[in-house]
Amino acid sequence: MTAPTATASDVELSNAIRALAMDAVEAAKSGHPGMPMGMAEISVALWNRHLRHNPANAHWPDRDRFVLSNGHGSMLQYALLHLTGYDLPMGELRNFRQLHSKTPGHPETGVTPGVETTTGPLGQGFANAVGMALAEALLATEFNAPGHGIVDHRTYVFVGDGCLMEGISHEAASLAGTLKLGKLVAFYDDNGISIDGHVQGWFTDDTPKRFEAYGWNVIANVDGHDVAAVDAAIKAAHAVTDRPSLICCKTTIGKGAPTKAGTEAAHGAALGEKEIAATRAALHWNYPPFEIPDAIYAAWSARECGALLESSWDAKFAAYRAAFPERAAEFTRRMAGELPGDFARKAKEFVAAQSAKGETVATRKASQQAIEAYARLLPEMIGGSADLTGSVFTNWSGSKAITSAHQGNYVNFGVREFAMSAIANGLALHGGFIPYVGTFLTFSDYARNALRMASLMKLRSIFVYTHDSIGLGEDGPTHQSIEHAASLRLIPGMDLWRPCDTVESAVAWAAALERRHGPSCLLFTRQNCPFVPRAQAVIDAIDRGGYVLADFDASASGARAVVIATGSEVALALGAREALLKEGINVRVISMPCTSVFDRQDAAYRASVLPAGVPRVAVEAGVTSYWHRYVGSLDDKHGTVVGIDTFGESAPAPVLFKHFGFTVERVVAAVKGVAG
Ligand SMILES: Cc1ncc(C[n+]2csc(CCOP(=O)(O)OP(=O)(O)O)c2C)c(N)n1
Ligand SMILES: [Mg+2]
Repeated sequence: MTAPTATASDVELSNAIRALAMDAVEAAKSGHPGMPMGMAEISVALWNRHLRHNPANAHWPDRDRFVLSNGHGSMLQYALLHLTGYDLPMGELRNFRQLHSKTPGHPETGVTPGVETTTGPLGQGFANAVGMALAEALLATEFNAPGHGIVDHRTYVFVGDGCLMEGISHEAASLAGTLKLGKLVAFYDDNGISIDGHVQGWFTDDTPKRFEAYGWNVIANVDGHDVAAVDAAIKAAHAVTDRPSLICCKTTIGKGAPTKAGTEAAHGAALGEKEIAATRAALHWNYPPFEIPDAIYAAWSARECGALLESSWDAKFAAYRAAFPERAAEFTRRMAGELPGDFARKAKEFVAAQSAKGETVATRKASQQAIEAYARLLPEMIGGSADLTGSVFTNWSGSKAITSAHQGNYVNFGVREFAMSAIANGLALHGGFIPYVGTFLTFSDYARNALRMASLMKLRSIFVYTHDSIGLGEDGPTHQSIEHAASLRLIPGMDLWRPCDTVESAVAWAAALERRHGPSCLLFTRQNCPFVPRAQAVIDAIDRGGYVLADFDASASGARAVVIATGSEVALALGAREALLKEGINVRVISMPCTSVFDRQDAAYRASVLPAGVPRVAVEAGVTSYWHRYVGSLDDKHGTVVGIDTFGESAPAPVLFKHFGFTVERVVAAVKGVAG
């Protein structure tokens, strides 16, 4: 990027950030002024001298990615976006942290133009950045051609002490080192302060040595208030292309505030009128709040330079398109997140083929068959597991492990569930990929906040969880998920599928892949689940989330009841239906592989599946509480749940199902209890 032509000094550029941060926090009477004031010069070095972006188009594919992992310092990012010329007017900064502003408390992607990922849960933005850098490296290998470097950008991430204390930073940094993500540059805001005070009492790692041990290029002891020093460090980072870089910047939190700088008092509260006045005087910043002189705006503006950068990329891409029209079209499709036009039709054909085959297998196997079918059609599918590939079956015949050569489509994440999930989110955020990552359902807890973030950001991240109940048997209660399905369903916007056989598994996978704006959890069994034959109309109803799998017997009279089941318990429900028919009770079995999708159906459809006034029993090998929303309150005499409200036990699976009462007899008794 060319050097700015306007005449404002680096000091003025830095102080503009400081002023905006302290004034916006003061106006909101809430927020975090210390970090933006401490990272102001680092930001000048990066954003005014190196970052390749175009404020007029926050979505230009080859822009550099910037992540503020220490998201509490959101005013830093808002100040930078405003000053460089994004569509973030001063009114939004005045409205910091207010309802429906574009300046929420922590940066949120989709709310503020130029914010690449939602940050705030410390450490996770760093892992997102690793995912973005991985996406760039893989796309570069796949699409670039000699003389046509159409994918060639960097990922920059700011981290604080908190990010580096978090365990996820270890997981993500370790993998980034192994994968040699040379275009990832992290800046450590080494200010020695976190909320409880000086960090000597709780954070004494030798961070440079730690990152060297991961195989990073570490640039230590940089004066974070010296723009030229940070600029030189960035150049040194760029010079090392086979390792990610960490630039360790010594800074003073709240720099410029006469009494609060260097203390935790600057971290997360408004400085107060008196301190702000004293800061203005100390900085010689003689402008009123929310006023920036034109010369400083001019020096900060990235609009002209950004337009040039993008238009020169456009020219590059036009040449690429002329030379490789198909690859260019594929790149455009992938970055737009669109599936190939014939995907839906081919997915339906696969579902029909699975139905015709009628195999009884474990649904984890059915999942693998679906991956095999769909990944052939979707080169954007990038898989991986947390060291359980042979158990969760997330691989397929075309899987090729990604190494430091940045080729392939399968990440061996190692035992790192949280980073795996946050890296998946980074891949989805970057664009060009649909990530799917797997482990045992019970370990979703290790990754949980990344699932919440995927939902908050409406990302197409697919989380594959096998060994989805006590059905895994001998590994015992530590490995048996009891509350997980229910609790993951509680994440707003998460679609959780728990299919019962090969056909439902194929439909669930297609639904997750076709879901453009939201994540999915796909739950599968370790043990075999019998294939259920269905008419075409029934197959067509699976993607409504809940449907009538076996209806009332029209020729039978007598009491009626509805049994709702998911996954491995559908077979039990079908068995109970047969037994009950013989005893004069007429049962409809509803398979409910995805409750949230069912809930989104219109009321008429839902009522047609779940008729009012008919007693209901829900059956799922997990906690009972979730199902009361479908069968009525605990005291409802006409509804009950067959579930499990304790942890599991270690024993062979068939013994456990019997022990915990997942038998046809128990379901029969439960139905009689409500339908009598
Ligand atoms: C996962 C997570 N835990 C806790 C918090 C609450 N929190 C926000 S900032 C912070 C301290 C961070 O210290 P540091 O990164 O050094 O920030 P600084 O005070 O230097 O700006 C904490 C504990 C959080 N945002 N995310
Ligand atoms: Mg700190």
